[in-house]
Amino acid sequence: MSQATSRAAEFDEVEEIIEGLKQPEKMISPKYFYDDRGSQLFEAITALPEYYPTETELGIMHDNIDEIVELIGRQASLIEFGSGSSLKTRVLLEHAKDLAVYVPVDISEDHLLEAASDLRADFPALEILPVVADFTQPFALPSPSIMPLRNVVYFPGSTIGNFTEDAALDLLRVMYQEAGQDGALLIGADLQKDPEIIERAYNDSAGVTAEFNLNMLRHLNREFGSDFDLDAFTHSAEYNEDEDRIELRLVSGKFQRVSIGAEDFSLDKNEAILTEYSHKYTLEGFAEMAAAAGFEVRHVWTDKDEMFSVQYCVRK
Ligand code: AVJ
Repeated sequence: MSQATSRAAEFDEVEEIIEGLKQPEKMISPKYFYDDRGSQLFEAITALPEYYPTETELGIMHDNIDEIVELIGRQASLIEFGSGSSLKTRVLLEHAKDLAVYVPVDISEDHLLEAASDLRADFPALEILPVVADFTQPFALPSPSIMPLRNVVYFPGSTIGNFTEDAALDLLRVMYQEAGQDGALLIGADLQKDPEIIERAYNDSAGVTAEFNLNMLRHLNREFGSDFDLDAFTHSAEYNEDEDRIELRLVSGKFQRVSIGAEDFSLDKNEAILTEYSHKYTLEGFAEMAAAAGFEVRHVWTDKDEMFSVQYCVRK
């Protein structure tokens, strides 16, 4: 990005943050978790004994990789939404049969290009065409040198769970569009289970999730010049059984005034800022949502305890 466009993007982001802080319940998008330190903290979360999703999803991928790559087929274009440097992608790239191209899509150019160059070193025969884009909006696909026979959108990690039902539907519709004719979607979705297990996963005993949550405000203070008093906040993660989701908040232990951009906010003592939803699905519920976006679930893989699912969906 040029300096001018990145400054314009920064202005939009400040506007978006201010918008969230004006809501009846103050909220900040979970995308602001992921500065460098936030990405490192998330990596640390994935290795916590309480945080079951990553290990479970990786196990499902390993156990079923032959079937998965068979469904993806030959000469597919694998388009990863919100790509990280994730192990799950590597499992796919190692086993997939002559992919035409791998297209990682991410809003953060630095991380995207770094991850792409690491993958190029390990998969020298694979064409890798990163796209810098906000994947919630339609974006243009690059032209690979080998014509793909099918597009397969990959969205692991149950990141879909960050979105409310309406927003998740919009996103699935973007995926439907990017998948195109004969296209498919390979997606990770966390499943409903004993709420105690879920709450433990987001309230780890080492306090890494609390630090990850709090780091969002540190990120905003540095990047956007806000002045949240970090020491006053505590981490909260509670399962909402009516909405089938874990809800992360930062609770201010004192009254404080915060300025950001040209605006000023006050937080009452014990007032919270909502920082993340992580929705948990039933297989039926997920299939219904996918169907509303035009997808039919073709295959579902789960672990033996049905904690997590990986699903292969095709355009209806
Ligand atoms: C990256 C959105 C899948 O919802 O479990 C982990 C993020 N937040 N611990 C999740 C997260 C707190 C994670 N996702």
